[in-house]
Parts: sequence; C-alpha cells; structure tokens
Amino acid sequence: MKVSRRFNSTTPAHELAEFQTPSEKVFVVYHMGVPERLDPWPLEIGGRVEKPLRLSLAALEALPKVELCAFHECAGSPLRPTVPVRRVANVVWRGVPLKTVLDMAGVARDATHVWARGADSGLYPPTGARLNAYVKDLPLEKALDEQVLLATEMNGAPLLEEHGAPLRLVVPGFYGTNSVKWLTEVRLERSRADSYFTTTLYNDRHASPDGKTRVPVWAVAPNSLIVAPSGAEPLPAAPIEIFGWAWGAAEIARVEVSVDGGNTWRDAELQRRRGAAWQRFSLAWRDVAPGEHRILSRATDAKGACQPAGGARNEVFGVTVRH
Ligand SMILES: Nc1nc2c(c(=O)[nH]1)N[C@H]1C(S)=C(S)[C@@H](COP(=O)(O)O)O[C@H]1N2
Ligand SMILES: [Mo]
Repeated sequence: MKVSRRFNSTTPAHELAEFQTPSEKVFVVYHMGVPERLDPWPLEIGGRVEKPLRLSLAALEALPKVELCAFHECAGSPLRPTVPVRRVANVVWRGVPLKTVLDMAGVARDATHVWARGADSGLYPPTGARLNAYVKDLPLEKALDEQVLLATEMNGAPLLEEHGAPLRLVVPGFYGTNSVKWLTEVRLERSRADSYFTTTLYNDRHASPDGKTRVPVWAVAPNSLIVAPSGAEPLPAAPIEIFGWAWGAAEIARVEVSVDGGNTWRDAELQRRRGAAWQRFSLAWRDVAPGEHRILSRATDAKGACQPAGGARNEVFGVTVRH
C-alpha cells in the first residue's frame, strides 16, 4: 500500500466557496493506503445472481454512462463517531449505474444486500487491525437506485488514483465510507457483510433511540457549514453576507442562522436541491455590533430531522468572528 500526502485531508469550510468543489479541494480519505493498480482490473459481479459476471474496464466503458452532481461527506473517524469533521465536497461523478450491471447479472430473489470490495488491504493504524480487504455493504434497495454509480470520472476527468482509480462506487446520499474505491467485486448477499468496516466499525449506537441498537453509517444526517465570513479575518462593513452549504440524505427544507451563539435564530434564504447536490443558504446580516460574535448554522430536512446542538457528527456548525 502506498500512502499519499493527502491522507485524511480536510479542506477548511471557508475554502469551499464553489458550488462544484474543484478536485484539488476534494478531501481524500483511506484507511489502509492506496493499492497498486492491477492490470487487467478484475471487476466481478457475483453472489446471489443468476449469472456471475467478470467485466473488463473496456466492457464497462461500452455501457451507457450517467453524470450527476452529489455532495460527498466523510462520516469522520469510525472510532470517534460523534466528533464532527465537516469533511465535505460537492462533486460531479460520471459512470455506469450499478443497477445496469446488477440487471445484467440478474438479481436473485432472496438477495437483500450488496457487498462491495476494494483492492486495498493491510494495517489500519488507529486500531492495529490487519485486514485483507476494504468491504462495505448497502441495502439492495439503495443499490438499485439509478444514482448509485460505478464511477470512472470525477469533475470531468478520469478518477485520480487517490480517489479510487480506475473504478469506484459512488453512493449519493450515503456517507463517503460506503463509496468503495478501487472496486474489484460486487456481491449480492442475504445479510449485512461481516467485515471490520461494516459490523465492527461504522455502526452508531448513539444514533438509536435506546442508545444500544447499532445503526449502520449509511444515510447522511442533515448538516451544514458556513463558508463566509471565515473568522480568519476581521469582518467587513455591514451588511455582511453569511453564506454556506447544507446537505443530507433528504432535501434540506430550512436553514436557520444565529449571530448570537444560538440565543436567537433567523431563517436563511435557501436554494432548492438539484439532484443530490448540496444547497446554498445565505443571510444578509445588517445589525452588526462591534466585538466578537458566534455565528451558527442549523439545517432541517424535509422529514423534520434537525442538526442537534452537540454530541453528533452533524452537530450545529459555528464560527467565531470579530467586528
Ligand atoms: N477501498 C476503499 N474505499 C474507500 C475507503 C477506503 O479506505 N478504502 N475510504 C472511504 C471513506 S471513509 C471515505 S470518506 C471516502 C473518501 O473518498 P475520497 O477520498 O475520494 O474523497 O472513500 C471511502 N472509500
Ligand atoms: Mo470517511
């Protein structure tokens, strides 16, 4: 395994001004390292299918492709699932819908989950575990969503090695951990994958009502961040545009902004969602008093789920600014 300079990189919120995040600002995360490129690349579709397939990259290239723009969010360290990292981007992906190849292989009637395997293996430094693959799983229903891609391109260019070249899964609406890079195998199964990264790590207890049931780190909870003002520089003269991005598995229906550390909240203007992309919010802040201010943003999705004040990876975002 190779380790690149951008291992677990995070782009600060104030650098995420563009709707489409330029590739050099897209965070890079991997657990064990970047695997050597295999040639030919072995993509297998197996398990509970009518006809197992082995597809070359050329055969995959020949299938109809889809392009879509989707937010991409890392869930943060699986060892610290309640610590927010706001490692997020908004990316244009291009590839063949996973559904196309699952239909070619024929989904068996008893299949319920898709297991996806990456070519990387080795030491996971935070726990000392040695693993023979990166394996994740998805409910079959999600895997059959036409937006789930076998992606070969990112932001209009071939995937970079560190982003999973030559082939990765992209699962819009689910945390980045599910978008398996360096994808070599897709299996249909009747249960969740019994892998280190599915059933040992990446299961939240804190997210369940009783605090004990394990909730897979799949669908992204509503979240937001403030791009400007940044806190790095003194504030310009009023009115100041407070702006940022909000995203989640469900469309965000409302973003509130506080300029007094959460005592009072104002509704921000919010763009409607396009596809699975993040949504811009903004608020003109006119009554800016001299001194220090704590600005917060809080997103609520169309199902009524709201960012909590603390204790979760999607807790309310804050930035401290001076005037
Ligand atoms: N094969 C493989 N795929 C992987 C990972 C990994 O360690 N190995 N890390 C996952 C995690 S935790 C995230 S957040 C995303 C990051 O994708 P990016 O580096 O392209 O932004 O890849 C996911 N896919
Ligand atoms: Mo991640």
